[in-house]
Amino acid sequence: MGTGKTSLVLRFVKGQFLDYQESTIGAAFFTQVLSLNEATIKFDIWDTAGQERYHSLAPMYYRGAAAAVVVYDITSMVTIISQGLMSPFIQGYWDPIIWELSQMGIGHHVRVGLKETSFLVPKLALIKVAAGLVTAVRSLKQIEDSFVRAKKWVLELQRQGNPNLIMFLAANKADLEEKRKVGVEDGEQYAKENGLFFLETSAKTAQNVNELFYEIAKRLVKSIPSRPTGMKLHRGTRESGRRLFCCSV
Ligand SMILES: Nc1nc2c(ncn2[C@@H]2O[C@H](COP(=O)(O)OP(=O)(O)OP(=O)(O)O)[C@@H](O)[C@H]2O)c(=O)[nH]1
Ligand SMILES: [Mg+2]
Repeated sequence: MGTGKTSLVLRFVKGQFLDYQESTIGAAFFTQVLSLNEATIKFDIWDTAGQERYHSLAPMYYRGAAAAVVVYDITSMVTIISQGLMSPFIQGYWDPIIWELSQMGIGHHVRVGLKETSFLVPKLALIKVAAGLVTAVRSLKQIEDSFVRAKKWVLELQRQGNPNLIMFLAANKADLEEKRKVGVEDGEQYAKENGLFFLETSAKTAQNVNELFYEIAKRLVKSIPSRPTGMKLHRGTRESGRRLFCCSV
């Protein structure tokens, strides 16, 4: 969640970037056409929601997909989901923690619907937070490092049994170099070990975004055997003197 999936797609499809991109509910669908020398590719893109509650929907979108892009955030944000379905008691307990973290200038808020707020906090910054707060945060078990989470998605995609799925790993938010927590070589090495294509991207600066989709397109063209167009004409070689119609497409 919050790694920049929607932002990458919007950058590719519309050439735009929003500083306050709404968290995706369910999934969103986009299309874009890319022309290569060899072929023109029409992308049908399912942008899935990163929030855990939508996880069970994901197979509907990746099953049958020709390619998948797993996106993590190089600043390795951990996600703390607050409020929403929590009881007023827990919410009252939780709000001061969020307030305290935001006072320390850690992370930022993303609005998710009317009632719910997500708070994104860099992992290392959490360590600096008072011990009591860390305990409170951990006890809600909502924290996950985005690189660790990305690896779980890769495993899930590998297990879903489509050996032809072209898989990319995108290390996004490369513009936030000063907040980097996951090294380029970490992402690269993991990708190499798992047979994934790897790129560091930034939806904000557009770094490697078109390149990402261009690389996917190139691999798609390679992996799909070229279909002859038009008709094949066969000579009527069958036995007997029966007159046969000639054509198959
Ligand atoms: N600096 C920076 N911020 C980014 C980048 N990509 C996305 N963001 C910001 O990160 C936040 C989350 O981006 P989204 O595109 O909504 O992330 P997502 O992965 O679609 O999130 P979910 O839909 O909740 O799964 C937004 O506030 C974006 O503006 C990037 O490359 N650089
Ligand atoms: Mg999204």
